[in-house]
Amino acid sequence: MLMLRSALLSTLLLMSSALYAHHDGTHHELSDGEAPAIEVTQPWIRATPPGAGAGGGFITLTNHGNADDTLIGATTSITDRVELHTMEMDGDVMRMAPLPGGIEIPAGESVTLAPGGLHLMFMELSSPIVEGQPIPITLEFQYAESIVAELQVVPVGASPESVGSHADHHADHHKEHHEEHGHMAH
Ligand SMILES: [Cu+2]
Repeated sequence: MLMLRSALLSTLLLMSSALYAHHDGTHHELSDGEAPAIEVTQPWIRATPPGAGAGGGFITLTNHGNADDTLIGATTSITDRVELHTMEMDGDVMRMAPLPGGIEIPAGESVTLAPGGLHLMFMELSSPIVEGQPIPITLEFQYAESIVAELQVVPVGASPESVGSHADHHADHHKEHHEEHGHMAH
């Protein structure tokens, strides 16, 4: 744990210097008529098991504008430490990797943060993330105004899709049961 923390710390330091370099190197003013327009959809996060110090948040960002933008960070009331991460293969081991340059959202495209790939990393959690208690976040972009969103909390290990299909399954099952019951009554 101690090793993990110091690795994360040095990663963070590397990240902030790289972030500044990125901004100094590529920041430019948008021309007249050029503007990103970011829409946030399906923000979610999994509940964390007791003792977990971190959790990954997921979201879809769509840029309806005519200029590329970059998600450069996020803030929340539950921790001071939110990072932008991706997953990459290190040999045959999947590891998280910070994204010093942020996450680019090209004009006219959608970028989905999802398990196994891009994610918001909430670190140093002082209390668990609990189902039914949405997490407020503010997303910060290179150009667009910050966007406030709420991550819906799904059960440990679930995803919105599996929660949805579980609900559908329940509905079907209920219907079948109902029909069987009806047959039996006849
Ligand atoms: Cu991560």
